[in-house]
Amino acid sequence: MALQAASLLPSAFSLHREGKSCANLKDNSFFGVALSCNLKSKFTPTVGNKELTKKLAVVPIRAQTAATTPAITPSTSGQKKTLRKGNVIITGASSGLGLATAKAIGESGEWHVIMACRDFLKAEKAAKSAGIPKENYTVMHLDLASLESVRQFVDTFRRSGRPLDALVCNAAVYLPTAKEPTFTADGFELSVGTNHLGHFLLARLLLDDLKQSDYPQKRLIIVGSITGNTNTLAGNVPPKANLGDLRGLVGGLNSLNCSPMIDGGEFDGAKAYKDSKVCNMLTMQEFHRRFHEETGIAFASLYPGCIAETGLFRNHIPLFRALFPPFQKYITKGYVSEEESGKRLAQVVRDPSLSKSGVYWSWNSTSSSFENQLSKEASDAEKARKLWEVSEKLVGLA
Ligand code: LMG
Ligand code: NDP
Ligand code: PMR
Repeated sequence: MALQAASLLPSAFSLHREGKSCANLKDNSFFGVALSCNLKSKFTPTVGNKELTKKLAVVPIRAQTAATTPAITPSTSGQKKTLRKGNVIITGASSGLGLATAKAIGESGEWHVIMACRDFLKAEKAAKSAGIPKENYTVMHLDLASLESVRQFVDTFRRSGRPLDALVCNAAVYLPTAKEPTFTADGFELSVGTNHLGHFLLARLLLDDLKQSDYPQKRLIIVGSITGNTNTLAGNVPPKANLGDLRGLVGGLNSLNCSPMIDGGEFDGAKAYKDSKVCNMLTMQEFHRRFHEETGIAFASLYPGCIAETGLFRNHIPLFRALFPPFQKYITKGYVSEEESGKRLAQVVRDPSLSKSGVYWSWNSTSSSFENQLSKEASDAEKARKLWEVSEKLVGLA
């Protein structure tokens, strides 16, 4: 930590080497940077959970009738058009930002939320205690740390007959204190395997479903973060994100004949998380370049603010969990409540004013949204293309 401290200061004060300096000054955090936090339980990889996955995949799904209903139908008056309920899948909706977003969207009655979660019962309980009306949500099992589970989720969703109008790739794990890497069912380092590769396969498969939707605004959102952007102070807190030339990813991140880190370096859980967020932001832009014009789907990413009390920090040391929220509230001013962050992500899902594609959204201190600037690496089109191609191979799409 002492070494990291020594390296933070010089980098923290050379924030504007990359990207445009002023964009982030609008952010609601100290010098445009946001911190994060975690609390709660311990994550256990889900290897060997296939039986459970199978059982849960056949859990009855609420009958759904929207599939054949056109998106806009004339109302009884014959004048005003009414929009059918939208359908949104949110991954990791059992806690934190995902749950708060499900609540913000599910309460309205205008959307049906498919909560795609690895812990079915936890998600059901969370939805109930958040007070989401039961006709406005369905829990479906999805374990992003298993490609088979991702494929099974897509099949089960399709069998439900629901159209898909928006997909939110929100789930994530953060393993800042891990000394050794852990792995997904397919042998990828767990943070990048879950946060990036699982979502990459999910989004690629569900793109077809989004294309088929007749909803007027179709969106695919991948949650990013300030800590993956080295054009901000938060992104300069060591260890910094850096994908290098992707040599570890090319090798499969499995620690066998290659490194578990994307750049080929030594394992570092905090860096793996930040790297995964860079992948999330690059993936969103590559989707935009490849598919926006052809499909009209809006692809977006965002930094929702520092939600310092979510489960993301469950694996951090207790001292960090205790100090992080006040540090963010009173020193950086980057703190946002789960409720506020959920409203922000809900805007990106359904607000007509946030329909632009290829954008990384952030919010300023008065909670107004703006198009933020990504770091040099997180906006590198060549790296995005390479990441896409390597990821396709790893998840079995190429
Ligand atoms: C690594 O530590 C972990 O090793 C890794 O596991 C993972 O968590 C990773 O990025 C995530 O971080 C990085 C290290 C970088 O973080 C820390 O050491 C955190 C504790 C820092 C303690 C600083 C003492 C000052 C405290 C006052 C505020 C109270 C609360 C803080 C609580 C939570 C932390 C966010 O950090 C460093 O290397 C920093 C070392 C110390 C320099 C501190 C100042 C930074 C200067 C920048 C401008 C000032 C900003 C305001 C800060 C407060 C000033 C009083
Ligand atoms: P939480 O830990 O509260 O939520 C993460 C969710 O992901 C949980 O529902 C968790 O499920 C789920 N999840 C984890 N692993 C898997 C898996 N293998 N399969 C399916 N679901 C999984 O954290 P946050 O709400 O803070 O994080 C949500 C998003 O926000 C993340 O993308 C994070 O990077 C981003 N973010 C968070 C910030 C913050 O300050 N907190 C700041 C910037 C971005 P379970 O409930 O079962 O554990
Ligand atoms: Mg960070 C100055 C503003 C700022 C903001 C907005 C964040 C957001 N952080 C800021 C500053 C600092 N942080 C400073 C000055 C320090 C050194 C004391 C610092 C430290 C720090 C740590 C140790 N911050 C952290 C950690 C974590 O473990 C979190 C992390 O990096 O997870 C990957 C984190 C975060 N800070 C944020 C945000 C949003 C995080 C959460 C991670 C994320 O989702 O990106």
